[in-house]
Amino acid sequence: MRALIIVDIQNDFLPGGALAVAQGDEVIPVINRIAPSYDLVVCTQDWHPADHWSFASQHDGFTVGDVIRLNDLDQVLWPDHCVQDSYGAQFADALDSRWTQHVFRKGTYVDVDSYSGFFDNGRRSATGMGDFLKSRGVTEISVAGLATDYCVLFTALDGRSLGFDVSLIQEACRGVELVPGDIADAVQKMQCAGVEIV
Ligand code: VGL
Ligand code: ZN
Repeated sequence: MRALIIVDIQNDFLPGGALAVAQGDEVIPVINRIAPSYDLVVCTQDWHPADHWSFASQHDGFTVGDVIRLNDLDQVLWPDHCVQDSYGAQFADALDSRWTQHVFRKGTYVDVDSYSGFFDNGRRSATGMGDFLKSRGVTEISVAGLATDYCVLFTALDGRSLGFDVSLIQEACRGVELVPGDIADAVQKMQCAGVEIV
């Protein structure tokens, strides 16, 4: 069984959003086109409480893009984004949700960020996506969405660590590129972990 994991196609990651990924909207028609060819389609949804500690607004004296230590993890500070129940957290209207069988929310605990759709960054808790896919006989996953250098990267790496065959649909991903070269680095990390780049 083959599954497509659609990562964070939410208004805040699209042009005009709080944490806009350049050309993020261009992936949507690609995802809509390929989704029906999978046995199973799931989505991840970044879903933060309003006072999430990944927000620069929660740390006096720090600004967006700064990196701090949080519970023994490096944490990039982001603009407020994907706040639970906000417009920015909603899936893009243009995303065809007909094929989506389940949505896995992440980043819901105030004190830990969650880039991967499988686990939070401290691996303290699982979203249930791994068990869901395995219980349905999925052995191959394709990852598409936003952002290549954060949530797509960590979802693909965790997919490998859970034993899935993983491919990255490069045409269906865009990255943040906080530092020039971040996207290329992310692709290389995935490749080194055995992710097939297609
Ligand atoms: C993401 C930064 C913060 C992502 C989510 O979806 O890649 N990046 N939260
Ligand atoms: Zn987030």
